[in-house]
Amino acid sequence: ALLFCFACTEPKKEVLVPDIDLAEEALIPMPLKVIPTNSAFALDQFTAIYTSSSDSSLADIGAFLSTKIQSKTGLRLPVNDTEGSTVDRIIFINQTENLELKEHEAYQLYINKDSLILNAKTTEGAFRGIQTLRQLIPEKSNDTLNEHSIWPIPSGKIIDEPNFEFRGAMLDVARHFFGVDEVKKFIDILAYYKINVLHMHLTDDQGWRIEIKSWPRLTEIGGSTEVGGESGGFYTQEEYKELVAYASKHHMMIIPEVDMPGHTNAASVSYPFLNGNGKTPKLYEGTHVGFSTFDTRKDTVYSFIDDVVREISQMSPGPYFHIGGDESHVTKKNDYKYFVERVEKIVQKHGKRMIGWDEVATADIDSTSITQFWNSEDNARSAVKKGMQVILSPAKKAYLDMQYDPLSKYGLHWAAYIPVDSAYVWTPETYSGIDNENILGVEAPLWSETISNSSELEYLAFPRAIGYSELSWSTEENRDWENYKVRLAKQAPFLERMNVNYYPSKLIDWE
Ligand code: TNX
Repeated sequence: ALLFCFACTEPKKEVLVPDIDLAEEALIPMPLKVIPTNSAFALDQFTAIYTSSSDSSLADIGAFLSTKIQSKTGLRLPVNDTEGSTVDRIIFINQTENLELKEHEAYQLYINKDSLILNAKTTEGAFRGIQTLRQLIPEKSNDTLNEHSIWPIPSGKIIDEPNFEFRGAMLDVARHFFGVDEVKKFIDILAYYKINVLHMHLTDDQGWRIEIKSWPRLTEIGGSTEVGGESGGFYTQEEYKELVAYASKHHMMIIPEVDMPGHTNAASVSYPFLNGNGKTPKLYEGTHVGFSTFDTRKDTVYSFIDDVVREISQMSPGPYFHIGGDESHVTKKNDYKYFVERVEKIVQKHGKRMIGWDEVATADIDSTSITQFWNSEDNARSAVKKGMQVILSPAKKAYLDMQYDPLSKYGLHWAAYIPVDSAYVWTPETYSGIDNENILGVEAPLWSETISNSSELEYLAFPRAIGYSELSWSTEENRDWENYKVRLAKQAPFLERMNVNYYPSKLIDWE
């Protein structure tokens, strides 16, 4: 209930609204429950936004909503303005523990004729609810029913919470570097679909992309190249913090990955004592994998790793640190295990939980560490036996760098061709035979051997990443390809307005 009365002194202006059906809206990801009441809330110039506490995090969400409404409609809605005179309708963002939903990102939207109330358990929940609301605002106003324009939002109730708490995408900034603004644009689009994790693959054979103050040659030398002989690049610590803050503002966590002991050529060129394969390393601009390794038996290598993990962890508010661990084909098996076990302790010492690609499950590691299943079901099963949680990124289904079909311009196809339907039509809950309680969530990795700018990134990521958002947020009963593809077609105006170079798959009747 609203315990206050804004603009009570003003007689309310009558506004005419169309009867529209909330169940017909093209929401992605599909909410848990949608209950239409076939009227509408008239979003217009007499609408104002209020938040239950002016506590800055909730007020920030109100301001975020106001900005997004302005860029879509041109309306400038005040936030928590107590002096405003002509308020006819309110959007009220309310934080309350008392929701009969269990997930901390849960929210409910009550859309009535004169009020639109968002109840959320947490500020994250409020932020997710705001994304639903953004999707309900029509692209075009109705200018005929009233003397002024309204953007009618269908009335009813939405009750919603995520199926998986971890809903991620990964960007490889090592094979090709992507600058701060390119990453921010990616975050903007992902956040609209309730993705809450951006995993950044910060280092690989072809480049080291994050400034480490105690080891400056990593970026001076290791950051100077990329695939194809272009100029490389890296984030200064200030820039990296700016990205972390931008992601946080979108209630998204950045997970940093430093890939080791393989995929380390760029580090070993910068500091040759790290190198473990006996050769003198040279900068590498090709796309082979599996040829590099750290020396796993030198203490100095572990002091180096300690510095790197410490500096990056200090800039990372989230609980995870990703150590890579994939395709260490020139590291002896025992050396590999020894290495992973020792690095796990370093990660824990700096207050983080270790994540690694599925090969790390061959080592004797802790149940609090996490395995990212990309390739080997055996490894995923060993992880579960150790009591670990698993992130699902099966290459055949979830790799954003796989080509859509043999004709698509960018991407690889070693795992599969992944057209838009195949990307969506699988069941994370049962895909690899892992019990639900061991599944942390779903992540779609975008490797960058074949892409080097935003427009190429977007060609591979969209529309498939939108499908992964539904696979991780929505329940199995609420997912259906025939229904999804109609909703996906209706994303075109948003993607075009955001200047996203999505792949216009022929499987979709784009609007
Ligand atoms: C395998 S997936 C890799 C990456 C490549 C990718 C290309 C994984 C853990 N390792 O190094 O970029 O294939 O699809």
